[in-house]
Amino acid sequence: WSIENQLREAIEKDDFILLYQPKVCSNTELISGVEALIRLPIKNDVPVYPSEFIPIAEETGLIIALGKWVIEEAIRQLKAWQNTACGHLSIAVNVSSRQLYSKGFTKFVVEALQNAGVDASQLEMEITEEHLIPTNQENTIKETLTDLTDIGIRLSIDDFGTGYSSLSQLKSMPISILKIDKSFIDHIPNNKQDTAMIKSIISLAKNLELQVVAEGVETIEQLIYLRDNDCEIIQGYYYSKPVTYTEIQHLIENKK
Ligand code: G
Ligand code: G
Ligand code: NA
Ligand code: MN
Repeated sequence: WSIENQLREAIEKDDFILLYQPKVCSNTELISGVEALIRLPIKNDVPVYPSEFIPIAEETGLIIALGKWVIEEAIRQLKAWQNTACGHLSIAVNVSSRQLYSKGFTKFVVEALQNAGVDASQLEMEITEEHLIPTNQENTIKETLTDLTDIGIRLSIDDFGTGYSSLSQLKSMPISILKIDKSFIDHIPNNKQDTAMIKSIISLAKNLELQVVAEGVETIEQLIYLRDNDCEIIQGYYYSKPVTYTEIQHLIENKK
């Protein structure tokens, strides 16, 4: 029973789950949005994690169907949250380059938003730096990214600092959010090299007028350091691990 078969079955049976991890404003400590992270239901007590099945989905092309499910589910959730205490939240979904150069991707997204009556500005897409590296498909990806931005979707560059994208590329991509990879966060505030990197990345982001998000924040010391250095948005276990939509609702309601 391969992971590939398990994925096919989950796609057929609509059997995935989205968990949501809060993104918290460092100054107000209010939740401004969430990142959607996919899960496969546990079978025979053996969990299969996305770090394992996403690469298989990418290799087999199943990422296209899986990715459509994720986008539709996130839009369904945005719709369900309209006119509730969660109505202001944005949802960020992860997308892989394979989805971006699949034919009709933007059209699919536009129609899904229109059918649900959800504003494009509430949907974000996270693309890892690795997936933005130039390939022969680069032009198609850039065109798609521009189309997505034109309809009002905000794009973020994920795991920033771990890939090999150049600064000129960063400048040429229609990105509005930069997510600092967890590996830079882990050893602050004590590690001098990492704090130097963090400060430089934050200042780069400000100068390019990008919003900056810190990922994998686990301690109050990290939080204070990031807040004092003008990092606007915090994501990590310090506030919450990825949780169900009901738990997000409780978190929002209890803040009031
Ligand atoms: O929760 P964590 O174990 O969720 O996620 C592991 C990895 O899987 C991360 O790199 C994350 O970006 C990726 N991932 C999680 N959900 C999705 C998804 O819906 N689509 C894609 N392409 N990647 C995802
Ligand atoms: O690649 P991407 O950045 O999309 O994936 C984020 C991954 O990091 C997910 O697997 C998510 O569950 C995990 N994650 C989020 N916050 C923390 C954290 O504070 N600590 C650790 N160890 N992992 C985290
Ligand atoms: Na992400
Ligand atoms: Mn990341």
